[in-house]
Amino acid sequence: MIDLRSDTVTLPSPAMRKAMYEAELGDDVFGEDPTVNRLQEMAAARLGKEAALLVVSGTMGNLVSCLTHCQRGDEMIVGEFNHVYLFEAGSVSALGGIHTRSVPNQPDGSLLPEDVRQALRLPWNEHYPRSRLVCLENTHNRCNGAPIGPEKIDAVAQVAHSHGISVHLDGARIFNAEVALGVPAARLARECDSVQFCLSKGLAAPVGSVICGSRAFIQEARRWRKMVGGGMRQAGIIAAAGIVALREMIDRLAEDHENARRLAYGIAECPYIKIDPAAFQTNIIYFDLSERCPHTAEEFSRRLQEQGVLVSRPGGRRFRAVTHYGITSADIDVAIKAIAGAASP
Ligand code: TLP
Repeated sequence: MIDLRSDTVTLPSPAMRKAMYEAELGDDVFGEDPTVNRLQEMAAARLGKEAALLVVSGTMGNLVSCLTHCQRGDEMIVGEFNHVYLFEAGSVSALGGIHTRSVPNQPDGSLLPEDVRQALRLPWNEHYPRSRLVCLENTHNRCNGAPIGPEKIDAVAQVAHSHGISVHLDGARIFNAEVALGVPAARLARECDSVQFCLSKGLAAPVGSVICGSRAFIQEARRWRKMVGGGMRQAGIIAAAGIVALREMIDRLAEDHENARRLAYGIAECPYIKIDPAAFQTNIIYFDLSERCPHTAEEFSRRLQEQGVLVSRPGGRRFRAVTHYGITSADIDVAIKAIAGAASP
């Protein structure tokens, strides 16, 4: 199968499996796993923050970060298409009592500083929840996997900070942004108070995300991680793959971006597919079945699967394809033919 459903399907590299086998371990809840400690130091350095914390998943990374920033009844301003708002089971509300307030995402996933300013509550008025946090996402999954440049992030952070409000960055794919823009992740996250990134997506580690922030923030986040059941004992076995991910898997993301670009331009030739191939800069592309395509979305998915290609379906006649470590340039040639074939009469 050529599995383009997500970069979460990536399997660990041989170097990761070896590192996991050989990892030096200890009890990480006591802070005594040397491999976890090494990963956390590397991650903090890469993101330009004082400290870091390994967590189970991106969802836990966002949840623990938001719980650390906010008290119950506080309000978090978030893009209407952000993952934490749409696809994390309402965790910040259900588990943290955090009130979410959505503002529009621009086509590139960014938030307008003016929209954030407008959403801020008057702190002295008892009718309102307290504005406490702004949550950004980079790259932006639902907005064409768009990488967001530092100016737009800094401008929102400036508004937030000038009102005493913190900024959390969901950087699940921050290294895709780094590679696509040629701007270090540390610069992209510079004005953000916390950032979480995933080891288990394009970086191909089997499990894990890392939260980065100030030493005081990470110390508090450790308590919240414990509370949600994320204290993982001999987690060095996971961290070992994460270290390989940071050392060896970032530069190769350029290959995924090139494959996604080729896929987008390849299927744009098909009259039964609607896509603007110039809209994509990283490893995520979206396309729609055109009105002329005679198949239902279900039929298209089935026909495509019969040809050995899997994509995901966010809804309606819209599909998503994500390139990753498991996908070669030759797979892209096969996928282009299969998608065009499945959409044709
Ligand atoms: N995204 C997944 C899932 O929604 C299925 C995907 O396939 O794209 N932030 C962003 C921006 C994400 O895209 C994701 C996962 C997460 C957070 C959550 O990460 P995990 O899956 O590790 O909890």
